[in-house]
Amino acid sequence: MFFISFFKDYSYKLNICMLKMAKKTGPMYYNGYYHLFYQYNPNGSVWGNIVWAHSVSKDLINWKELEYALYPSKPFDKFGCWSGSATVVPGKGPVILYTGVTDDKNTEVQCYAVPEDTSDPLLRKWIKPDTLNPIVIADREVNGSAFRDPTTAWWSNDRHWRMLVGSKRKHRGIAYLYKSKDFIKWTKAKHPIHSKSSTGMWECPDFFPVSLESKEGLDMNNVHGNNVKHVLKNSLDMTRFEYYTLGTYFPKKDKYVPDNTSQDGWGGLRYDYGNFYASKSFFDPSKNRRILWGWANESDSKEDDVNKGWAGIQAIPRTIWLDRSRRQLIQWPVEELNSLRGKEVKMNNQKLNKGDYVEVKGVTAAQVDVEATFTFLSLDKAETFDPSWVNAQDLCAQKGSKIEGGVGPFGFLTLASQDLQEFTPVFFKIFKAPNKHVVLMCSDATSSSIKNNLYKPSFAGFLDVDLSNRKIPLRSLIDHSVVESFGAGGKTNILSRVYPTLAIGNQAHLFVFNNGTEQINVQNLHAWSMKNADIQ
Ligand code: DQQ
Repeated sequence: MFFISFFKDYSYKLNICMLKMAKKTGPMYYNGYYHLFYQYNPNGSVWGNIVWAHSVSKDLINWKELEYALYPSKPFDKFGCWSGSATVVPGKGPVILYTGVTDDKNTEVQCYAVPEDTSDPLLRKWIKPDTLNPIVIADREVNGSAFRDPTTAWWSNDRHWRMLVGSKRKHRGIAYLYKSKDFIKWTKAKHPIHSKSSTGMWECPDFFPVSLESKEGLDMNNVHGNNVKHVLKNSLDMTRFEYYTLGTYFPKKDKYVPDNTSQDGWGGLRYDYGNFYASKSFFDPSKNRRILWGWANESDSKEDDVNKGWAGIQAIPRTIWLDRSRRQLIQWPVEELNSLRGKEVKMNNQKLNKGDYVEVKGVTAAQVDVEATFTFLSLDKAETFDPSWVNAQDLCAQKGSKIEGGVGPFGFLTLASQDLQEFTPVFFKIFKAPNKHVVLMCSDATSSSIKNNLYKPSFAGFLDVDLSNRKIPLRSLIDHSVVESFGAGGKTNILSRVYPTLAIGNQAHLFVFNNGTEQINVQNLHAWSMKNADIQ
């Protein structure tokens, strides 16, 4: 696969999880290598016994597994080395900040580790200085069993490092801010950098600047002011989805104030409206870009995971930048993914009337990268949008890909069996609201497998797109059990995990389809059979 499932026997995704249970922890670029550290259970494909496994890559696509970077070995991490981040300290080298679990009551403390030998380009061995660790323990105000996942630290011109640690108080999600002069002795700031009622535990917080002027990524250090916005992302443990806000960071006041252009909470913006959690971003100085990397857990049963011997994959790394509207981020698969593209097929000006399903022939449909632009002549037939439809996922479940509409549903039918007993549609449907049009994007797993006892959600999000030119582009990366889709150039993105039993290998098919009365034109479709990544 091309997704790095850190599981060896999976095929092309950067599914970077080896063999067992894994999820993202701290990605980093250092001296010519990308490093992925990930949460991993050496003893089985279920969660537990968590170590920091470590893989390296020169191109974010082909990976080599190394020995574990961190594993429970000290009183301060005896019960697990949980998530954290890597920070490259200028002139000194990388430092890992991570959460150690000290006892069976889940007491969580923050720890640090440094490479044994910074001249080893692979940074194979890491040391946890005994006398200095743990570097932060929960004070009386902080809930010590909900206190984890330190962010990458950043340097400010008041000569302090700062980092965030995720937490909660009752139902309020919190990101505490800590400051340090030397990276060792940390003091809690007067106030959390931000918190929000009723959002529950904030796991894996991520905080970083984005440029207002260019797509280039920014490093964390000393970046604030008029040319940037900041992003605060939190992974909500209660629902296992993430939301982010864009806002302004006031370093002197140690405050972050979200813009009022999106909700700060449950209904907020999401990197991905599907199965995408515990993500982290990092700045890649070799290409001046910020890369976002998420983890997609399985949605089959525990027994299935035990039988297959692994669970959890890494999504394809995504370059992220601020949209021109300044209201949301844009995400796009890293350009290195194109190196896995093999045979290409094209489709041009393919008209789709209501009920048309046209196969994209000549590609390995179980492992394919497909991009197309869907155009239409008019929005007159768009159905009326009911303002009570606030939840995109419910609307997708209700409307589905098979129910006839006005403009749409149209899109790809991925991982489809010949007889269409199994298929995962990725599609758009356009509605008419009083002063605008509402675009729904769905990745619907309802019919993805004839197997029962699977979670088959109708993942969906709304798409903030300009329809004046009557077109919407769509790209999907399909890799056996993953369909990862990017709507309108990466404005709304949805990753689905699916487990077909008929639409597998050569028996998998890819279609374009339309079930709306407005005719759709498939312009410039390109599909590439994808080669396997080299995951050693
Ligand atoms: N799981 C980790 C935590 C993190 C959560 C433990 C993310 O550190 O909060 O493996 O899924």
